[in-house]
Amino acid sequence: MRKAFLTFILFVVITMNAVGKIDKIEPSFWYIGMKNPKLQLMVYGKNIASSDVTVRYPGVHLSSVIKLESPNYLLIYLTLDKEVEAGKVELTFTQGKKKDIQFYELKQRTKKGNERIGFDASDVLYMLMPDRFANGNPENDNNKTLSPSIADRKDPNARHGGDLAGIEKHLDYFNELGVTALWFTPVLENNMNGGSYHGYATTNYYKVDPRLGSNDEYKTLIEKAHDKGLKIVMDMIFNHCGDQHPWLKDMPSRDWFNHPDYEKNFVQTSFKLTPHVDPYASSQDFSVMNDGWFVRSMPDLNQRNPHVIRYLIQNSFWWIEYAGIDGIRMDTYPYADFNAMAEWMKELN
Ligand SMILES: [Ca+2]
Ligand SMILES: [Ca+2]
Repeated sequence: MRKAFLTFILFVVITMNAVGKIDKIEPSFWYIGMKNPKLQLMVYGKNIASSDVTVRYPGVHLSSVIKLESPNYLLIYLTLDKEVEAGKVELTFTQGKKKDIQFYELKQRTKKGNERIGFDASDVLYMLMPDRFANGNPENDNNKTLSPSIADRKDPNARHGGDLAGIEKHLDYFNELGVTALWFTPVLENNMNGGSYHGYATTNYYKVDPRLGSNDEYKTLIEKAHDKGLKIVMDMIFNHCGDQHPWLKDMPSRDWFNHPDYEKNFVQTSFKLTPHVDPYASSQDFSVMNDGWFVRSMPDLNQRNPHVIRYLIQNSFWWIEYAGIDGIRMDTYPYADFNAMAEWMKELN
Protein backbone atom coordinates (compact mmCIF):
# COMPACT_ATOMS: atom_id res chain seq x y z
CA MET A 1 0.00 0.00 0.00
CA ARG A 2 2.78 2.35 1.06
CA LYS A 3 4.73 1.45 -2.10
CA ALA A 4 1.67 2.11 -4.25
CA PHE A 5 1.18 5.48 -2.57
CA LEU A 6 4.82 6.44 -3.12
CA THR A 7 4.55 5.39 -6.77
CA PHE A 8 1.44 7.56 -7.07
CA ILE A 9 3.25 10.58 -5.54
CA LEU A 10 6.23 10.03 -7.86
CA PHE A 11 3.91 9.80 -10.87
CA VAL A 12 2.15 13.05 -9.91
CA VAL A 13 5.47 14.86 -9.47
CA ILE A 14 6.76 13.66 -12.86
CA THR A 15 3.50 14.58 -14.58
CA MET A 16 3.42 18.04 -13.01
CA ASN A 17 6.94 18.74 -14.14
CA ALA A 18 6.39 17.81 -17.78
CA VAL A 19 5.50 20.35 -20.45
CA GLY A 20 2.21 19.68 -22.27
CA LYS A 21 2.74 16.56 -24.37
CA ILE A 22 4.84 16.96 -27.49
CA ASP A 23 3.05 14.91 -30.12
CA LYS A 24 5.75 14.98 -32.75
CA ILE A 25 8.62 16.90 -34.28
CA GLU A 26 8.98 17.11 -38.07
CA PRO A 27 11.24 16.10 -39.66
CA SER A 28 11.63 13.27 -37.13
CA PHE A 29 15.40 13.35 -37.73
CA TRP A 30 17.83 15.17 -40.00
CA TYR A 31 21.24 14.81 -41.58
CA ILE A 32 24.63 16.42 -41.12
CA GLY A 33 26.66 17.71 -44.07
CA MET A 34 23.73 19.27 -45.94
CA LYS A 35 24.50 22.27 -48.15
CA ASN A 36 21.93 24.46 -46.39
CA PRO A 37 23.03 24.82 -42.74
CA LYS A 38 19.53 25.86 -41.62
CA LEU A 39 17.03 23.42 -40.21
CA GLN A 40 13.36 24.06 -39.43
CA LEU A 41 11.74 21.87 -36.79
CA MET A 42 7.95 21.90 -36.58
CA VAL A 43 6.86 20.89 -33.08
CA TYR A 44 3.27 19.70 -32.50
CA GLY A 45 1.69 19.61 -29.04
CA LYS A 46 -1.10 21.16 -27.03
CA ASN A 47 -0.06 24.70 -25.98
CA ILE A 48 3.52 23.99 -27.02
CA ALA A 49 3.84 27.62 -28.21
CA SER A 50 4.09 28.85 -24.63
CA SER A 51 7.41 27.01 -24.17
CA ASP A 52 10.85 28.51 -24.02
CA VAL A 53 13.37 26.48 -25.96
CA THR A 54 17.06 25.91 -25.40
CA VAL A 55 19.41 23.77 -27.47
CA ARG A 56 22.53 21.97 -26.27
CA TYR A 57 24.84 20.27 -28.76
CA PRO A 58 28.28 21.17 -30.11
CA GLY A 59 27.94 22.98 -33.45
CA VAL A 60 24.15 23.40 -33.32
CA HIS A 61 22.81 26.91 -32.70
CA LEU A 62 19.33 28.18 -32.03
CA SER A 63 18.55 30.81 -34.69
CA SER A 64 14.94 31.60 -33.84
CA VAL A 65 11.79 30.25 -32.28
CA ILE A 66 8.60 31.20 -34.09
CA LYS A 67 5.21 31.14 -32.40
CA LEU A 68 2.36 30.89 -34.87
CA GLU A 69 -1.28 31.88 -34.36
CA SER A 70 -2.27 28.43 -33.10
CA PRO A 71 -0.81 27.67 -29.65
CA ASN A 72 -0.32 24.05 -30.68
CA TYR A 73 2.69 24.50 -32.98
CA LEU A 74 6.17 25.87 -32.54
CA LEU A 75 8.77 26.39 -35.23
CA ILE A 76 12.39 26.10 -34.19
CA TYR A 77 15.09 27.24 -36.59
CA LEU A 78 18.54 25.79 -36.00
CA THR A 79 21.86 26.49 -37.72
CA LEU A 80 24.26 23.59 -38.05
CA ASP A 81 28.01 24.18 -38.27
CA LYS A 82 29.83 22.52 -41.16
CA GLU A 83 31.80 20.28 -38.85
CA VAL A 84 28.83 19.19 -36.72
CA GLU A 85 28.86 15.48 -35.90
CA ALA A 86 26.05 12.94 -35.97
CA GLY A 87 24.37 12.43 -32.60
CA LYS A 88 21.42 13.53 -30.51
CA VAL A 89 20.71 17.21 -29.99
CA GLU A 90 19.26 18.06 -26.59
CA LEU A 91 16.18 20.28 -26.93
CA THR A 92 14.70 21.58 -23.69
CA PHE A 93 11.15 22.92 -23.62
CA THR A 94 10.34 24.94 -20.50
CA GLN A 95 6.97 26.28 -19.35
CA GLY A 96 7.36 27.96 -15.95
CA LYS A 97 8.71 25.20 -13.72
CA LYS A 98 7.80 22.45 -16.19
CA LYS A 99 10.41 20.94 -18.43
CA ASP A 100 10.53 18.43 -21.28
CA ILE A 101 13.78 17.29 -22.83
CA GLN A 102 13.73 15.80 -26.33
CA PHE A 103 16.71 14.27 -28.07
CA TYR A 104 16.69 15.14 -31.75
CA GLU A 105 18.80 12.90 -33.96
CA LEU A 106 21.26 14.11 -36.58
CA LYS A 107 22.34 11.26 -38.86
CA GLN A 108 25.18 10.71 -41.27
CA ARG A 109 24.26 11.01 -44.95
CA THR A 110 24.73 7.80 -46.94
CA LYS A 111 25.59 9.65 -50.17
CA LYS A 112 26.66 13.15 -51.10
CA GLY A 113 24.28 15.20 -53.24
CA ASN A 114 26.50 14.96 -56.34
CA GLU A 115 26.59 11.15 -56.04
CA ARG A 116 22.90 10.95 -56.86
CA ILE A 117 22.29 10.53 -60.57
CA GLY A 118 18.63 11.46 -61.07
CA PHE A 119 16.66 10.56 -64.17
CA ASP A 120 16.60 12.11 -67.62
CA ALA A 121 15.34 11.69 -71.18
CA SER A 122 17.38 8.49 -71.63
CA ASP A 123 15.18 6.72 -69.06
CA VAL A 124 12.06 4.73 -69.86
CA LEU A 125 9.63 5.80 -67.14
CA TYR A 126 6.79 3.47 -66.14
CA MET A 127 3.96 5.03 -64.15
CA LEU A 128 1.89 2.97 -61.78
CA MET A 129 -0.64 3.44 -59.00
CA PRO A 130 0.47 1.32 -56.02
CA ASP A 131 -3.08 0.65 -54.78
CA ARG A 132 -4.03 -0.75 -58.20
CA PHE A 133 -0.87 -2.50 -59.38
CA ALA A 134 -0.47 -5.68 -57.30
CA ASN A 135 -1.45 -6.85 -53.83
CA GLY A 136 1.64 -8.42 -52.30
CA ASN A 137 0.43 -8.33 -48.69
CA PRO A 138 -3.29 -8.93 -48.00
CA GLU A 139 -2.66 -8.24 -44.30
CA ASN A 140 -2.36 -4.49 -44.84
CA ASP A 141 -5.55 -4.22 -46.94
CA ASN A 142 -7.77 -3.23 -44.03
CA ASN A 143 -6.72 -0.77 -41.34
CA LYS A 144 -9.13 0.34 -38.64
CA THR A 145 -7.06 3.42 -37.81
CA LEU A 146 -7.35 4.83 -41.33
CA SER A 147 -10.17 5.93 -43.57
CA PRO A 148 -11.38 4.21 -45.68
CA SER A 149 -10.58 1.24 -43.45
CA ILE A 150 -11.66 -1.57 -45.76
CA ALA A 151 -10.39 -2.46 -49.23
CA ASP A 152 -13.16 -3.30 -51.71
CA ARG A 153 -12.27 -4.24 -55.27
CA LYS A 154 -15.92 -4.04 -56.33
CA ASP A 155 -16.02 -0.30 -55.60
CA PRO A 156 -14.10 1.77 -58.18
CA ASN A 157 -13.63 4.60 -55.68
CA ALA A 158 -12.36 2.42 -52.82
CA ARG A 159 -8.89 1.15 -52.09
CA HIS A 160 -8.17 -2.17 -53.77
CA GLY A 161 -5.34 -3.50 -51.59
CA GLY A 162 -2.34 -3.01 -53.87
CA ASP A 163 0.90 -2.16 -52.07
CA LEU A 164 4.67 -1.79 -52.12
CA ALA A 165 5.08 -5.54 -51.49
CA GLY A 166 3.19 -6.14 -54.74
CA ILE A 167 5.55 -3.87 -56.67
CA GLU A 168 8.58 -5.58 -55.12
CA LYS A 169 7.35 -8.98 -56.33
CA HIS A 170 7.25 -7.70 -59.91
CA LEU A 171 10.62 -5.97 -60.26
CA ASP A 172 11.74 -8.58 -62.82
CA TYR A 173 8.69 -7.72 -64.92
CA PHE A 174 9.93 -4.13 -65.32
CA ASN A 175 13.37 -5.42 -66.32
CA GLU A 176 11.74 -7.64 -68.94
CA LEU A 177 9.81 -4.67 -70.30
CA GLY A 178 13.00 -2.63 -70.67
CA VAL A 179 11.82 -0.02 -68.18
CA THR A 180 14.57 1.88 -66.32
CA ALA A 181 12.59 4.05 -63.90
CA LEU A 182 9.32 3.75 -61.97
CA TRP A 183 7.01 6.60 -61.03
CA PHE A 184 4.46 5.66 -58.40
CA THR A 185 1.49 7.92 -57.68
CA PRO A 186 2.00 9.38 -54.17
CA VAL A 187 2.75 6.89 -51.41
CA LEU A 188 2.29 9.16 -48.37
CA GLU A 189 -0.56 8.73 -45.90
CA ASN A 190 -4.00 9.74 -47.22
CA ASN A 191 -6.24 9.26 -44.19
CA MET A 192 -9.21 10.66 -46.10
CA ASN A 193 -12.88 10.01 -46.33
CA GLY A 194 -13.83 9.04 -49.85
CA GLY A 195 -11.62 8.11 -52.77
CA SER A 196 -8.02 8.77 -51.86
CA TYR A 197 -6.59 5.58 -53.37
CA HIS A 198 -4.63 7.80 -55.80
CA GLY A 199 -2.64 9.35 -52.94
CA TYR A 200 -2.92 13.02 -53.92
CA ALA A 201 -4.45 14.18 -50.60
CA THR A 202 -1.53 13.99 -48.16
CA THR A 203 -2.35 13.82 -44.46
CA ASN A 204 1.21 13.13 -43.24
CA TYR A 205 4.27 14.30 -45.18
CA TYR A 206 6.63 11.99 -43.34
CA LYS A 207 4.78 8.68 -43.40
CA VAL A 208 4.07 6.15 -46.12
CA ASP A 209 0.40 5.12 -46.05
CA PRO A 210 0.28 1.91 -43.96
CA ARG A 211 -2.10 0.36 -46.49
CA LEU A 212 0.79 0.50 -48.96
CA GLY A 213 3.50 -0.39 -46.45
CA SER A 214 5.86 1.29 -44.00
CA ASN A 215 8.61 3.86 -44.46
CA ASP A 216 11.09 0.99 -44.04
CA GLU A 217 9.37 -1.05 -46.75
CA TYR A 218 9.55 1.93 -49.13
CA LYS A 219 13.27 2.33 -48.45
CA THR A 220 13.91 -1.41 -48.89
CA LEU A 221 11.90 -1.52 -52.10
CA ILE A 222 14.02 1.31 -53.49
CA GLU A 223 17.22 -0.55 -52.56
CA LYS A 224 15.95 -3.70 -54.29
CA ALA A 225 14.89 -1.69 -57.36
CA HIS A 226 18.38 -0.16 -57.52
CA ASP A 227 19.90 -3.66 -57.39
CA LYS A 228 17.93 -4.41 -60.55
CA GLY A 229 18.94 -1.19 -62.28
CA LEU A 230 15.61 0.53 -61.70
CA LYS A 231 15.28 4.12 -60.50
CA ILE A 232 12.39 5.32 -58.35
CA VAL A 233 10.68 8.67 -58.89
CA MET A 234 8.64 9.99 -55.96
CA ASP A 235 5.44 11.89 -56.68
CA MET A 236 5.11 14.97 -54.45
CA ILE A 237 2.46 17.66 -54.09
CA PHE A 238 3.35 21.12 -52.80
CA ASN A 239 0.16 22.82 -54.03
CA HIS A 240 -2.23 21.21 -51.58
CA CYS A 241 -2.68 18.63 -48.86
CA GLY A 242 -5.74 16.58 -47.88
CA ASP A 243 -8.46 18.23 -45.81
CA GLN A 244 -7.95 15.63 -43.07
CA HIS A 245 -4.40 16.87 -42.51
CA PRO A 246 -4.19 18.23 -38.92
CA TRP A 247 -3.15 21.62 -40.38
CA LEU A 248 -6.68 22.32 -41.64
CA LYS A 249 -8.52 21.51 -38.43
CA ASP A 250 -6.02 23.53 -36.41
CA MET A 251 -4.39 26.00 -38.81
CA PRO A 252 -0.88 26.92 -37.71
CA SER A 253 -1.73 30.41 -38.98
CA ARG A 254 -4.41 31.82 -41.25
CA ASP A 255 -1.87 32.42 -44.00
CA TRP A 256 -0.80 28.74 -43.97
CA PHE A 257 -3.50 28.21 -46.61
CA ASN A 258 -4.96 30.32 -49.40
CA HIS A 259 -8.61 31.22 -48.78
CA PRO A 260 -8.60 30.12 -45.13
CA ASP A 261 -12.23 31.20 -44.73
CA TYR A 262 -13.19 28.37 -47.08
CA GLU A 263 -16.22 27.37 -45.00
CA LYS A 264 -17.97 30.65 -45.77
CA ASN A 265 -16.31 31.56 -49.01
CA PHE A 266 -14.99 28.60 -50.98
CA VAL A 267 -12.90 29.49 -54.03
CA GLN A 268 -11.95 26.77 -56.48
CA THR A 269 -9.16 27.15 -59.01
CA SER A 270 -10.32 28.01 -62.52
CA PHE A 271 -7.92 25.33 -63.89
CA LYS A 272 -7.06 27.97 -66.56
CA LEU A 273 -3.28 28.20 -66.69
CA THR A 274 -3.02 30.86 -69.42
CA PRO A 275 -2.31 33.70 -66.89
CA HIS A 276 1.13 32.11 -66.49
CA VAL A 277 2.08 32.92 -70.08
CA ASP A 278 -0.22 35.86 -70.91
CA PRO A 279 1.56 39.17 -70.21
CA TYR A 280 -1.86 40.92 -70.24
CA ALA A 281 -3.55 38.51 -67.79
CA SER A 282 -5.43 40.17 -64.96
CA SER A 283 -4.14 39.66 -61.45
CA GLN A 284 -7.64 38.46 -60.54
CA ASP A 285 -7.49 35.65 -63.12
CA PHE A 286 -4.02 34.70 -61.89
CA SER A 287 -5.15 34.66 -58.26
CA VAL A 288 -8.18 32.45 -58.91
CA MET A 289 -6.04 29.96 -60.86
CA ASN A 290 -3.15 29.99 -58.38
CA ASP A 291 -4.85 30.38 -54.99
CA GLY A 292 -8.20 28.66 -55.57
CA TRP A 293 -8.41 25.16 -54.12
CA PHE A 294 -7.99 22.23 -56.50
CA VAL A 295 -11.09 20.58 -55.01
CA ARG A 296 -12.91 21.02 -51.69
CA SER A 297 -11.03 18.10 -50.11
CA MET A 298 -7.60 19.50 -51.08
CA PRO A 299 -6.81 22.76 -49.24
CA ASP A 300 -4.48 25.09 -51.13
CA LEU A 301 -1.17 25.64 -49.33
CA ASN A 302 0.26 29.16 -49.32
CA GLN A 303 3.85 28.65 -50.47
CA ARG A 304 4.43 32.44 -50.18
CA ASN A 305 4.51 31.85 -46.44
CA PRO A 306 8.27 31.24 -45.90
CA HIS A 307 7.62 28.67 -43.17
CA VAL A 308 5.35 26.62 -45.46
CA ILE A 309 7.82 26.47 -48.35
CA ARG A 310 10.70 25.70 -45.96
CA TYR A 311 8.69 22.78 -44.53
CA LEU A 312 8.01 21.45 -48.03
CA ILE A 313 11.58 21.89 -49.32
CA GLN A 314 12.95 20.05 -46.29
CA ASN A 315 10.44 17.28 -46.92
CA SER A 316 11.96 16.72 -50.39
CA PHE A 317 15.47 16.55 -48.96
CA TRP A 318 14.35 14.18 -46.21
CA TRP A 319 12.91 11.62 -48.66
CA ILE A 320 16.00 11.85 -50.88
CA GLU A 321 18.29 11.22 -47.91
CA TYR A 322 16.11 8.71 -46.08
CA ALA A 323 14.71 6.58 -48.88
CA GLY A 324 17.28 7.20 -51.63
CA ILE A 325 14.76 8.24 -54.29
CA ASP A 326 16.24 9.06 -57.69
CA GLY A 327 13.88 11.81 -58.76
CA ILE A 328 10.75 13.77 -57.98
CA ARG A 329 7.64 14.24 -60.06
CA MET A 330 5.94 17.40 -58.82
CA ASP A 331 2.16 17.38 -59.04
CA THR A 332 0.09 20.48 -59.97
CA TYR A 333 3.29 22.49 -60.39
CA PRO A 334 1.74 25.55 -62.12
CA TYR A 335 -0.89 25.89 -59.38
CA ALA A 336 1.72 26.54 -56.67
CA ASP A 337 3.52 29.86 -56.18
CA PHE A 338 6.01 30.38 -59.01
CA ASN A 339 8.80 31.96 -56.95
CA ALA A 340 8.51 29.43 -54.15
CA MET A 341 8.74 26.55 -56.61
CA ALA A 342 11.80 28.19 -58.21
CA GLU A 343 13.36 28.34 -54.74
CA TRP A 344 12.67 24.61 -54.31
CA MET A 345 14.28 23.76 -57.65
CA LYS A 346 17.35 25.95 -57.06
CA GLU A 347 17.96 24.43 -53.66
CA LEU A 348 17.49 20.88 -54.85
CA ASN A 349 19.72 21.30 -57.88
CA1 LIG B 1 -2.31 -5.15 -49.55
CA1 LIG C 1 -2.29 26.92 -55.32
